[in-house]
Amino acid sequence: MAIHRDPFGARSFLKLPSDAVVDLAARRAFYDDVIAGLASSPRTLPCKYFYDERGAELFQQITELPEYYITRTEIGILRVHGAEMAAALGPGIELIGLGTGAGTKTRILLEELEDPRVYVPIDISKEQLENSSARFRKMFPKLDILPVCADYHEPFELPLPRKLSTRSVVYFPGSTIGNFEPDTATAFLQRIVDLAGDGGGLLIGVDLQKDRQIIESAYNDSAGVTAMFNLNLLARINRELSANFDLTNWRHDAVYNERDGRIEMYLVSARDQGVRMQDRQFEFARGEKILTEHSYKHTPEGFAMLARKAGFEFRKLWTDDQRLFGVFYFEVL
Ligand code: AVJ
Repeated sequence: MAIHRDPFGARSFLKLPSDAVVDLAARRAFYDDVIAGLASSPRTLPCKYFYDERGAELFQQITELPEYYITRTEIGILRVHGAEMAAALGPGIELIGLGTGAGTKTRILLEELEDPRVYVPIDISKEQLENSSARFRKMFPKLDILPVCADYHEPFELPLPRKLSTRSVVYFPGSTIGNFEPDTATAFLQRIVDLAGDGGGLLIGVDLQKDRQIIESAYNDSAGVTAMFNLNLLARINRELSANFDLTNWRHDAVYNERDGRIEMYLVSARDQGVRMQDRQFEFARGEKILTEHSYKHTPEGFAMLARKAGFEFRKLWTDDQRLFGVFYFEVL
């Protein structure tokens, strides 16, 4: 076990396994975001930090929970309507995958597509990107696969493909768009318009508004996996930023805000307590909440309108029998 200097001052030291690679710029950004979130009122922490190694593992478990309908419903829609989707997207396309992770859904889509030419997976996890690209090269030997390791919230360049394609289609599955506030969602979709270019398209998975009990049980599962997922954010802050959150003093809560159509996920302080992070100290009152995630649920009309504001024309919507989840196809106006 090697001891590394804590990058943020001489006060504290961080123990890391000797093979751990620490991205100092990324850690500084994490630190700054945590300080800003805890100093604001109401207090918040950004949901993008859920996904360290343990968090990604817990999220994988969430997708398999009986209450969490999202992942299995989206996969079901792809299985039933994949051929129709492929017909809408057309032959010979370049597919650009945003945050496609292990690629389970993308694989189903690629198998349906007629003569896809280029696949550009964009993911923040280098490891997942390398693993899935290697597997996809074996499964689709004719496809020009050009992985890009990037945080798609930030600007990035597309690689130059070696093959001509008829059009570019961005694929954004998983209802991750739900983490964006409506105005930032529009701004983000505007960037996707630029990415897809003239004649381009967007195939996107979106969770739909429905009875609150279905939604709330998906985010308050009986096995407590979502609670562990939420609390892992504090464990990560302890680990990576030398804080001392006592995880037994925090509880998970998720409530559906019907007016705004969103799940609000919180960490609730179970008592009055102080938390130290390096040279900073934060006081929390009993019952005080930290907002950790907004997960928006849209209506079909509302989402089509939001995409239109960004420059996308609605083409098609595929759903399941219960209309729990929607896969939308748009084209650049
Ligand atoms: C990955 C954003 C789609 O909002 O359902 C799952 C994350 N949070 N359980 C979602 C999440 C709590 C998930 N998304």
